[in-house]
Amino acid sequence: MQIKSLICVSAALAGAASALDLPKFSQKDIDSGAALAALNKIATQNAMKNFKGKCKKSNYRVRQEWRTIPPGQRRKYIEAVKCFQKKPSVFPEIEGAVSAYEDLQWIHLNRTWEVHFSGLFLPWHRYLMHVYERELEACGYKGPTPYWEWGFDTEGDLGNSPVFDGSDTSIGSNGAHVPHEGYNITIWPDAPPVTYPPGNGGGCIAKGPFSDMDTHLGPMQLSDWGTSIPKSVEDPTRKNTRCVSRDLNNVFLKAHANFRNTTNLILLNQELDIFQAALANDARFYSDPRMAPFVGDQGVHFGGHMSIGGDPAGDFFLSNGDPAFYLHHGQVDRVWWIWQHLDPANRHNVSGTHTFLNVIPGPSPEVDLDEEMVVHPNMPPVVIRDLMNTLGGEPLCYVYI
Ligand SMILES: [Cu+2]
Repeated sequence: MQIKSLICVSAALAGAASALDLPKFSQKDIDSGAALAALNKIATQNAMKNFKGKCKKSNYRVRQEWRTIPPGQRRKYIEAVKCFQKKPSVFPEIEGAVSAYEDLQWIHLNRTWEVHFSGLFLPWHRYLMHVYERELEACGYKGPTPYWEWGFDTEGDLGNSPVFDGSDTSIGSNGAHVPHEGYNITIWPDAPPVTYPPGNGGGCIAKGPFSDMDTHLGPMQLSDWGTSIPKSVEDPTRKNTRCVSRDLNNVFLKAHANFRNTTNLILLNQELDIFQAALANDARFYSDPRMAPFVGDQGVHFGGHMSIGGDPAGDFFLSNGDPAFYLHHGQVDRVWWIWQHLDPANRHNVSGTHTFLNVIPGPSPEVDLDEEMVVHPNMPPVVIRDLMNTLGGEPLCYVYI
């Protein structure tokens, strides 16, 4: 893999920053989350100028932070996820995709090299969230789609967060404590390994919703304690029944997904290529001067994923087998959405190609806003442009609050 030769590609693109008319935030406001909340409000105001088609003031949906959703609605959300997990798979040939819920995991596994570190990353995961939302709706859930604001949980123990406290209104607890070492993860070939401190769980989800949940696909690339070689099975599509484990990691979350990181990601990046690179820690951009504030950081995307940890949440290919994935990726989508809607005229766009770092399995053409994307065989193909305005009606109709 000739990844190193790609590193300088975008340095020449630097310097085209446009000045947005945003309030000046103090460092205190940035660190407390007040600035991010204010940016969300501005984004909402801008987005609401753009109702189209079937999406109207009378029927749009809101996506809301987990802990601000009333407990009764959170319980209904959990019930709907469990209902979805009981529906039959539409891929009978994939033995490990035991349910319709796990079909989404198979789809993610199957397309990992196309939809990460590529121009498809943000729109594809946005549509995946939409598919998940429609499935929960079919299971009777009508409340807000939740996201997990990482910044609320960077102080104290993640296991006490309303997201992971193991109550019946959480997404389930940490894994049972299994003493273990950290990992050295090599995210892509030729990249230096990332040292990742041990979390404080490691075993099966100990209590609350999903403590009885099994997973079947993989593992495909599961970080292995005390090693730098990920765990995998020969054929990840076979049925390999095991509990869902978690390894909540306060240290990693605080270091990589705090309010300052998230807010700077939105405020300091004017172009989509560098916004995406900083979000996901894209090594091709390390020598780009625009990347300077973010080099050495793992990015909020990886920060959130690896703070959940365990199997399958810590598996790059299969992470969406843990229901917490959809809270985390709701927040990833929200961060992109806020960034987009601070300047919708210039930021309803895509950047990048159709392959992982444009290297695996090989170089590919740039993603075009007018190309069609198929995510799920039961859902209509979508033109990527139609995923830019989330109040565009075909197919999206939501804002983040
Ligand atoms: Cu993914």
